[in-house]
Amino acid sequence: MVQVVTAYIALGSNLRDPMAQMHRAASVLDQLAHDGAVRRSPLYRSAPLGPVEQADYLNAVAALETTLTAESLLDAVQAIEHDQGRVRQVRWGPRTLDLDILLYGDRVQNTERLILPHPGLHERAFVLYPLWDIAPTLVVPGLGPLRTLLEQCPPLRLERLADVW
Ligand code: A4P
Ligand code: MG
Repeated sequence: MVQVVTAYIALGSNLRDPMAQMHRAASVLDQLAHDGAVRRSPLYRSAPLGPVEQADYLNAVAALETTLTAESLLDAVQAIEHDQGRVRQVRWGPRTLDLDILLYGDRVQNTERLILPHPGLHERAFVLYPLWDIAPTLVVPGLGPLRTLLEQCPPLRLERLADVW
């Protein structure tokens, strides 16, 4: 029997019309979803994290049901990044589109290619708050209830822009 897993993907963009990048990415993710549609969190604007000076980001989280393996899902999201003109340059640097797999069911793994849950999840308000919007009762494997993680990560320089986008 085919196994259906719920995966959560973080979307981020701060280059070349970020709003258009986010829309396009979300509709391509719809095609990946087992039931034809992802659940989108509200859309947020966030100040850039990290040492590189760059524009604010748009961020959101999408939840999807998938029959892909975690590695195939990573292949798929990297293909979407590539199609939307992502060129890997500076670490932490500006990007047309960043798609990180936050969670793949309750899978915990740490391989060269894929770390689950995503290692930055618990310290990034621009990930935790949109995740909370669509999955408030989530327990993050190895880290505990999302609610607790959220309480330890104030929403500094995070602005909710739109509930529906
Ligand atoms: N990889 C391992 N685990 C995962 C996973 N769970 N999901 C590997 C996705 N990829 C994973 O990622 C590098 C490698 O991580 C991949 O080849 C994959 O095999 P990348 O996307 O090629 O490189 P990157 O995005 O430059 O590095 P990284 O560490 O993902 O950057 P971050 O941490 O995503 O930082 N500020 C705001 N406000 N909002 C943002 O969205 N994003 C970044 C990017 C910086 N500052 C930001 C934001
Ligand atoms: Mg990334």
